[in-house]
Amino acid sequence: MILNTELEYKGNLFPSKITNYEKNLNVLSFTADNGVVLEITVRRDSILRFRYTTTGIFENDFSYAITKYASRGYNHLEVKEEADTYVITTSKLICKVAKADMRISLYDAVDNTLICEDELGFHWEESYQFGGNVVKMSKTAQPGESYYGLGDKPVDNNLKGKRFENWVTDSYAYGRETDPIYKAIPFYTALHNKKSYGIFFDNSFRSYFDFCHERRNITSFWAHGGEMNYYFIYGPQMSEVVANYTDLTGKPHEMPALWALGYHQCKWSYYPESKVKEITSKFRELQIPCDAIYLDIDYMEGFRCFTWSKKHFPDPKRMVKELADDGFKTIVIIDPGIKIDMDYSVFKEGLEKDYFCKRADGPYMKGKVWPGECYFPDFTNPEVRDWWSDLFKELIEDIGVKGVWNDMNEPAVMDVPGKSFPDDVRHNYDGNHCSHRKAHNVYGMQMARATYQGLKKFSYPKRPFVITRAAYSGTQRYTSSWTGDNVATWDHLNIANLQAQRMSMSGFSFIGSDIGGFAEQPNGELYARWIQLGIFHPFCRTHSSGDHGDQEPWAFGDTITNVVRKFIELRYQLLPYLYTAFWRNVSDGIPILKSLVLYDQEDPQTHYRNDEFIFGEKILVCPVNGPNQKGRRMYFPIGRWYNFWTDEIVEGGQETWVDADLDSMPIFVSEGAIIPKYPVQQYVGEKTIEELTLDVYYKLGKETSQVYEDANDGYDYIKGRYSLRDFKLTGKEDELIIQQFKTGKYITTYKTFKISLHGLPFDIKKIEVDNVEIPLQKLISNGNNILILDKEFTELHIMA
Ligand code: MIG
Repeated sequence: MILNTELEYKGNLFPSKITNYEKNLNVLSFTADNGVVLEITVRRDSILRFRYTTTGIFENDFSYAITKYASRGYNHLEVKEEADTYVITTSKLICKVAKADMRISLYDAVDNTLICEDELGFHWEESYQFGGNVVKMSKTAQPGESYYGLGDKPVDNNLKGKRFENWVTDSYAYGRETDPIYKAIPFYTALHNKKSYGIFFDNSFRSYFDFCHERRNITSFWAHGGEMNYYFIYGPQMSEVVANYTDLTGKPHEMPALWALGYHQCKWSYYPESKVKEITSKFRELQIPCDAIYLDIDYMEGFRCFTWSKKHFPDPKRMVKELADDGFKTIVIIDPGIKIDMDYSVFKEGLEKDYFCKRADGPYMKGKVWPGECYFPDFTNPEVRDWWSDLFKELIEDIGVKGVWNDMNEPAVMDVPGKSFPDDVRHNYDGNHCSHRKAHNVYGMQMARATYQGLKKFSYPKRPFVITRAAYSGTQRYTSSWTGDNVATWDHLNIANLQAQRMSMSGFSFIGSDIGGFAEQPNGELYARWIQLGIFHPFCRTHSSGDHGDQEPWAFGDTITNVVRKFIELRYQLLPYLYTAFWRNVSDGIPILKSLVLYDQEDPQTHYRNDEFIFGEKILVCPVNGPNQKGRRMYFPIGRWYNFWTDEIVEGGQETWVDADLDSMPIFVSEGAIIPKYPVQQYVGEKTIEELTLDVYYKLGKETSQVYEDANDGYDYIKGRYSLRDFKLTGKEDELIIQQFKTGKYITTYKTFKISLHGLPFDIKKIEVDNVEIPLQKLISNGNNILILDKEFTELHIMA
């Protein structure tokens, strides 16, 4: 590893004094005496892009991460030349560029406080081995600064004091602090003095981030090639930073189908067909909800992608249909390695069309994976992606498979030292031909993208479902993801919790872990506790490696089965709530899980919390993460919280004990919330929803809640056929008022709400719906007051 400042044979080089400045609309260029050019692009008032070249010539401006749909435009831009600096001012930021050495400092435009400043700033080292530069940036850490994000790093939320590498790596049985693992998301958010900003270093080469590890007050990042090219994203709210980063690198291109938010069951591997059926029937027999069943590599003929084992799956179309009739969507794995076999059509076609990756000197990139020796499509070639997408026609259109699982796309290669391609492999990189050093981190992303293209085409008019293991920034546009080969230990439950929160903070919300652990076997208690956490992850799937024993909800005896059922049922009840959170993510880039620091950065108590998180907008969750626990201590963010099970109120801003036997866990609802619920279904669509439950949690004061619904699949919602209910709750000492504003053209199947009132501080004497008094007999009481109301109401008054 090349260390940032400890260089052995070559010194750092620096920009010299600025001799020329030019402004071209929102692009400002500064040229130094020694040929370095800094180009600052004002993308938005709060987003500046910094790009440096040491040769005077920039590379072709191309990025897989940045989406063409990103918002652009600013309200204000002014550049002033002062004695020692150029001063760029937008409505949100002031950026100063030092004339002497190009160093940057950034200030909040509203109150002039210092947000971020260069230490050495941009510097570089020439790479004689590869050509080009090792490009580097160092910044002064501000007092009390904390750091978050960076994708799937299996460490505590706050990254301060640590160094990380970004190099997508197959990491079987990784553990806490293993680095790097499967994903490269070179984006972090920083927080100091209650203000937050983010830095996205859009460079796909091997890169490093150092958060006050090498030197206590310095944060730095660098990469083994390419340009120093980063985006500075100002908040000051961390939630705005994350939303803006997500806007820049892309929100998911569509809503997931609602079934994809159900529970998924997976195993390496369920085969033959009779085994698959045995598993799915058991779910229905035991009445444990489940929407998806996975086929791992053994469904194929000799691990050849796009084939089926005749022996184990003689008639896949019939099987997939029978599973579908029982409410199960079939999802199959597809790996990148294509078996070298002249009798295999995919291989032959790839060869004829020249679609496989090659070594620098011409031979194919040959690597061993599950099928034996393989060649690998160059997914960075758009023509290859088109070809690949068409290969899904039969699987999706004809056989009826509903989702595809991309694995091994780091790309993983067996029995070689780097566990991947050698550096010299050539890639198209969408016309920007390069070596694997530059393409490695995006290879899996481009495979998932090509898969997504295929699924989108052939699933139409239904929505596609893809899941990937490897990812680079922006991959969230195409696919969901899981955290790879974890282990069945208690600490891995914590790691799963951290990774899901961190991915969410890194713009990638549709994430989950292998519930129960992939390697080794959990005991029933660990499995149950992990399910409890897993139902609060956007992607919810049990998966495990076959040689470590059974890992189905019923594999650990009746007590555990009952706990698991109870929590999976809870997930199904909360589907409209989770779907609404997805809609916020898809439309505005709002992360689905919120670490406490993201939820309330003003409260310093949140800066180092790891276990507690907010699910959606209103629900606070904290997993029980050790054996034999009857509860745990947890921190409550400022506010008032209802215990989900007992309606007892906890005052926030403190750490306190919460009871949680094995059949329970700490779940709390923020006061004033309105939580929508569906009835339990064995799979999405099993029942026509006849009534929407609204759990209303009284608050003295005002609160807003939303419920988003649509046809649960398809694209009509884009044409306005969705139903969005905006609820405004106003609680007074003697009255509770709920107002509803409805938008969208979708007509929900139910006609009524079942309103369940929690924590009402008075006895109800009078109820008015849209100014008409309704008889009190309509009120059902079973501890809480329950009211059945027409869904069209606009104003409800409940009075003492
Ligand atoms: O070399 O397809 O992470 O989920 O079950 C192992 C077999 C390959 C690794 C994946 C895992 C999957 C397994 N795969």
